[in-house]
Amino acid sequence: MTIAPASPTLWHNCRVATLQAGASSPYGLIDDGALVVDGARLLWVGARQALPGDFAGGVCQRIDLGGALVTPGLIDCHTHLVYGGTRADEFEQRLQGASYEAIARAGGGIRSTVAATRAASTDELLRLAMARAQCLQQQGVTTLEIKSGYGLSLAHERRCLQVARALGQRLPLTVRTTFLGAHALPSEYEGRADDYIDAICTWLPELAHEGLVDAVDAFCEHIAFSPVQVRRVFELARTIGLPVKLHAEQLSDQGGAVLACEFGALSCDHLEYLGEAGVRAMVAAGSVAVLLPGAFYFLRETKLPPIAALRQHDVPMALATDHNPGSSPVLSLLLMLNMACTLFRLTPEEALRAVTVHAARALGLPDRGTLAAGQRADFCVWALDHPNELSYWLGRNPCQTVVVAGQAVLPSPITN
Ligand code: DI6
Ligand code: FE
Repeated sequence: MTIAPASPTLWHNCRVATLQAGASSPYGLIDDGALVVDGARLLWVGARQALPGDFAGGVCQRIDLGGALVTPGLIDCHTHLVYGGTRADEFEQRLQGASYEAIARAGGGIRSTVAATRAASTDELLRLAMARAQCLQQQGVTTLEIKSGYGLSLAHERRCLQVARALGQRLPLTVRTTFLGAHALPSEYEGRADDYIDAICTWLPELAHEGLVDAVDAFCEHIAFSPVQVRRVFELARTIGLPVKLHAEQLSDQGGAVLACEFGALSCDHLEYLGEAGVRAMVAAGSVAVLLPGAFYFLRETKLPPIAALRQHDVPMALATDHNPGSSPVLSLLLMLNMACTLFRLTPEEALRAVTVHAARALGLPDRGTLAAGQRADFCVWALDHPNELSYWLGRNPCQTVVVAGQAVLPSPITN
């Protein structure tokens, strides 16, 4: 194998939304900007006229972007991408008036996806997950979190996490895995939720030892697991040294965020029913609020997450697709920017920070999410004039080029 010498590359003639903290312009926008990439890292980012002589003078390979917009690569920090089957029939039942909770209580919902996932071959799971990841990638996703939680036995949870890892090896993007054994009670444990928690507490150390787990999550809800049960999983995670995050306050206020923050949660996710105590706990723990407008929309929720309180207390807000077959069959992170603005009244700048800077923090990845010297060279080139258009267009893909670790991985066929 030969390794080509990493010659710096100059990307120039572009507007750059750096999203750097403390920048003097909104979005950290530089109108006539340039980026110098060396290997997998950014060597220099700034205004073209400030380009150091070495680079300006032609030491670099040069790529003229024709005035296009450049942003950090997008980060989808909450997905359930690995599963079999669909739940389109359940969607139809809900249109006839059945509720998400009633379907779940009747043994449908997550359990039906668990059955379809267990029945699928590993190759099939990988093929399906790859196709979904490619959709996200075509619209600018360069880092992707994937949860288990549709296997719900040691062997099947392992298989789902292995598929997620394989996906990160096959596609040019970073995959972070999260163990979500405490997603739903599998039917073989009916009436024995505590025994199921005992079981997943034996699986987690094994899966972690196999290098399959980057973080631990749970679904804390009246249709899933109680705070007492979640606490047991989190205590184990802490012992092993794994960070936690939580599906908290999605359908009711269970005190999940307060619990998760006791364990220094990287993020608390959903949060429609988050109360004052939860907000305060998140401030104290520095936890990121991951908002999931796709699930809010698809379940036709009406209770809004407490955006004003989160803003007032400077809780960093992230956005993600929550891609899953039951509550959010969403394969566009850009659409989540639009929905966050229309449904949750985020500003377009808050929405872009939410899928870059704050999403990176929700995954504990300080090396990405902004464009600055030393950061990973993960960025997107968009056929757009201004970053507020990322939240504005619906159903259009303005992504021209996706660069991951300094390599252009996707020249998009769409150049509108
Ligand atoms: N909350 C959700 O919205 C998803 N999981 C969770 O804990 C739904 C998963 C599903 O319905 O399959
Ligand atoms: Fe989720």
